[in-house]
Amino acid sequence: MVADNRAEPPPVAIVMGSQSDWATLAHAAETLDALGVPYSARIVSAHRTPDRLVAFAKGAEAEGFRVVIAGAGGAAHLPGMVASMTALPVFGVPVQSSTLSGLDSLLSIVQMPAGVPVGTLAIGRAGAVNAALLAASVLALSDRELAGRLAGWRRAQTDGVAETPSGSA
Ligand code: RP5
Repeated sequence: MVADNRAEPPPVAIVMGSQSDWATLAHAAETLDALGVPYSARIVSAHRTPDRLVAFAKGAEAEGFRVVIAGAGGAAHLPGMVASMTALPVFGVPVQSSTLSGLDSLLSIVQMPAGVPVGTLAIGRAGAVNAALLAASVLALSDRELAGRLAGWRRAQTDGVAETPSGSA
């Protein structure tokens, strides 16, 4: 997994508020890698690089992105601010914070006012993986080959679940 597995133009943008978020958002990137979905991953901070945020969000559609995955922690304004400036679907991933375990991130992302939607996922790795799967589902609506790969991914997951537990309890 790399920060940018780019085909021109990649359909998915993964943006995060800090380098420290990459450990979480890398799970979204890995999942997109597994599904053969190109993406571009970038650090875009709502608080530290607000001009970069505005330029990214206002230009995302023209850049060719079709879905945005936005992850941030703490006072996590990034997903909501991106959603305020683009009509693209935005999936928000709350990053687990050290002080409040990500509850702060979750509440910051999920409580959007009516009219500016952010599809909010679970805190941490599960949210990052599921954001990637949702992004792939959106793209699969108009990409039959991707729909097939997504179905295969789901089948492999099902096949990987044993009927009985192993090892001692
Ligand atoms: C947020 O603050 C970032 O999304 C990150 O989760 C959190 C901490 O950032 P760093 O201090 O690690 O850069 O803006």
